[in-house]
Amino acid sequence: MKPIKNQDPQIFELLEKETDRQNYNLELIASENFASRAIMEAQGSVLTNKYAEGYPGKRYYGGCEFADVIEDIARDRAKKLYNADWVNVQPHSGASANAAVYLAFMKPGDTLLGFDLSHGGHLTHGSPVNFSGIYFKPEFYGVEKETGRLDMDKIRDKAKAVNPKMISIGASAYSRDYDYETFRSIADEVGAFLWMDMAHTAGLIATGNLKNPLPHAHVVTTTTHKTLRGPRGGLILIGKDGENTMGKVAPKSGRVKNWSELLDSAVFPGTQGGPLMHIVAAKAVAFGEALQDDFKTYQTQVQKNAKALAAKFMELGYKIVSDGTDNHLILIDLRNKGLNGKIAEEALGKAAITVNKNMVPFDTESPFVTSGIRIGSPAMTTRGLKEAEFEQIAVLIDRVLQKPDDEQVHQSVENEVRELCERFPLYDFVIL
Ligand code: DSN
Repeated sequence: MKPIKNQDPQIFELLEKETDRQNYNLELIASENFASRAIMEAQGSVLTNKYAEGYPGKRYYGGCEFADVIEDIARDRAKKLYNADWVNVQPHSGASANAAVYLAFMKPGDTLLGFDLSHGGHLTHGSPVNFSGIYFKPEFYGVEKETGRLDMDKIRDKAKAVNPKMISIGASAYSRDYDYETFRSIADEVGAFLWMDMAHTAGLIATGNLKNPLPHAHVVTTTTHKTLRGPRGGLILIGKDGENTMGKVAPKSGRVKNWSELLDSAVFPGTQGGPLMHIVAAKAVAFGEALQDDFKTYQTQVQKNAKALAAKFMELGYKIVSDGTDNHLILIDLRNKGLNGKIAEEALGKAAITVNKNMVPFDTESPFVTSGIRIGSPAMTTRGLKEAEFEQIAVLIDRVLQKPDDEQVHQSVENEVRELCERFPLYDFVIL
């Protein structure tokens, strides 16, 4: 068998270019990170060849003896990481994990109360262009205009008014921690399921840097590749698999199933076929990494770096939504600088700084333009940058945003970005 370099030089060359881009750009997209060599080795392993529909000990294919052990290890490590009674490690992505939650707990037409997408929420929490907003009836809560934070009294009033079957928590651009106890009391008051999608903050939650939702939410989903720093994929967890008596989930006939059984069926065969066993193996490696002491050190630095970034931007006169951050990201409202997200993202891209344009709460621009940018610390913290370098990053970004059309500024900032990247090397291989 030939290596890819000889088998497919066209794709190999593009992989070389992408490696170079990752090595020499400031990666500040809040949902991205750099996986370890061990995780990538598992992803690139022979397990990509294996069909293993079903679950350990109950497969629809032969030859699953090693796949079974690997999936059991992944499940045990994830349970330990979050103090969970039950997990499913098979969802191909966060959206797939969320689809299984809908299938298990909702019927078409049921009402979901979710975090407004335009205030930082997620596509799969009821957006009208997503299945969650097409098959279910979405209602939304959002942040307050003055504070950029959630007001739990208003969420309670909204829940009472719309009587949802399920309430979702979790967002892609919210920089504050959640009041899970109050969310649960609201859910109990209106008889709704409480679902937390912790995709963005899963790493910070694993190490106790943010509160754990599992004791409060009926079900929790996540991706595995953001702050958790694993392979691209999804995960579903239950804190206590005993709260299974709500009549709403019991099938019309037959015995009442545990939620874990309903969710396992909702993943396979409900919404997926064969699991990606090479990714399940990589998840096991990632959970193993997250259980090490140095993962806590990493997450603490992620938070410190995000705070340093927020403080420096505020010193430079930028408006940070909610005036700071508890987690790994900040959301900058650029309107006081006479800029929009599209212009900022494009100008920063020319200076080798990668961010994404983002809607800010009560935005007046379209999602293609937006009034803000979202900046995250996880990826560059993985490379070893600390507070001083993140303050330097804020200054570099400010230099570009002061003159977004100036090519000389783009060039001089790119040169400094390269120096910074050379001081904190990343990958020394293209293909393992
Ligand atoms: N697209 C991801 C993000 O950037 O936050 C969420 O799925």
